[in-house]
Amino acid sequence: MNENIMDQAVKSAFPKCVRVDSKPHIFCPGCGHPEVLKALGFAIDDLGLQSKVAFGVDIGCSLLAWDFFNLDTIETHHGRTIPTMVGFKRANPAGVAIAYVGDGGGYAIGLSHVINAAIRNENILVIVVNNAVYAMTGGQEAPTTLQGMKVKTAPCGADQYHINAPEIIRNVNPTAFVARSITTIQFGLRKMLKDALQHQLDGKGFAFVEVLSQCPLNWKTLDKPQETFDFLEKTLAKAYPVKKY
Ligand SMILES: Cc1ncc(C[n+]2csc(CCOP(=O)(O)OP(=O)(O)O)c2C)c(N)n1
Ligand code: SF4
Repeated sequence: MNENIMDQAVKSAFPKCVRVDSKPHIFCPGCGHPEVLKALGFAIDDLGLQSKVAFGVDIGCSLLAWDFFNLDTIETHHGRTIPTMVGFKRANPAGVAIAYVGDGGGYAIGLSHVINAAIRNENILVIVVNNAVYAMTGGQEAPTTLQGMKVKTAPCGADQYHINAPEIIRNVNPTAFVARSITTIQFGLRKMLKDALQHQLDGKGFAFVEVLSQCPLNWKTLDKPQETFDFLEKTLAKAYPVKKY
């Protein structure tokens, strides 16, 4: 495809704040991350925030988003993205701080950062992508892995309970914006992220959006899209209700 046609195709299908020269993106085919990022990009466009955003990505597949947008972007490790964005916001109150982390980083090693940012009602947006595994490192058990799920570190099926993070956040912060969305409801996800960003713009404090997202590589459904979306919409969304808390 000639470069102009490629540029135009990307521009019409993607938000304006997307970086065209980094497309096609490098996530696996069918991955949910680009769907979350696309909805986030449209939310940023809708509110005209491109020049104000500092976008923090975590270790894990979220870091593959480092060049997805034309946004000032920083990468740190396992939930430390959250205090990093807290620091940015405190130093630049007029800026817009977004931390984009995985469920392994956000709910295992980095859980204390999520909880303490919520307790202090830090005026940032935290997005946690819940694909029920540690994806980048090969599909190990995460705090979101469901009981019975066969994953690399639990080949006979996980035997743990799982975390319901929005309920924990609501428990420590009665005024935070708290919601869970899913990649397959794109318009709802975009609206949820826009409302969460508006919460920060209004100076109301902590906003938290968990997004249920597919990982066809580690779910071993790369060539079976029906199975991917059945698992996402019927199994994951049953254990993790999609709603505003
Ligand atoms: C302190 C530390 N421990 C372990 C790792 C290895 N590591 C890199 S990415 C990753 C998994 C991240 O999983 P998750 O946060 O769920 O993000 P996903 O890849 O699913 O998007 C791990 C364990 C690391 N980089 N640093
Ligand atoms: S490993 Fe999973 S989460 Fe990571 S890019 Fe591939 S499909 Fe997406």
